[in-house]
Amino acid sequence: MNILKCARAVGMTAILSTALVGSAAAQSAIAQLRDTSRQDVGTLSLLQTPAGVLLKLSLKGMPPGEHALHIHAVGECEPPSFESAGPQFNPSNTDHGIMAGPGHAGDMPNLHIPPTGLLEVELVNAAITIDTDKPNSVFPPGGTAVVIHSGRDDYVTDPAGNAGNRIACGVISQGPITVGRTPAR
Ligand SMILES: [Cu+2]
Repeated sequence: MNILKCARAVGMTAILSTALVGSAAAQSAIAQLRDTSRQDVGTLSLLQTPAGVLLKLSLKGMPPGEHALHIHAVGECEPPSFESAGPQFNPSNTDHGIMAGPGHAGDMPNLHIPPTGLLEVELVNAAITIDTDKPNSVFPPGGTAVVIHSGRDDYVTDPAGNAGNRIACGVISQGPITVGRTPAR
């Protein structure tokens, strides 16, 4: 009886430490956004949660108005067109637009940037993960990038929501973040 209890305890410890190691390995990511003239326009922080990836976007110096926010399928941001970021991230091979169906994993709500050009917003994307072992990971071979467009996403038009030019781009990379709970300093 005592031996069995002991074995159970050891098993539980092993499971716990595996979970801790797993969570420490790939729980956060960050993207530094630049505009078409390579100016720093803010950051995107990504934190894995049980409900999806919590994204915190901090923007500055952006043109006011409504702008599409997407994750694109290639981790390259070559200005001024940012076409290097490829099409939208779409691991499930579905049509674009949340009004047309499940949409792309890279589909997200439009941003509303005020006249100051500054915006702080948090949102959850349940269609992506930071876990590198999953097909919908933001870290496939070649990476992914966050892209902001000149216009709004109409949430319907395939493949890109009729959102116009790409005006800001940031490669998503693993790194420390400030989303959610602020880390102790
Ligand atoms: Cu896009």
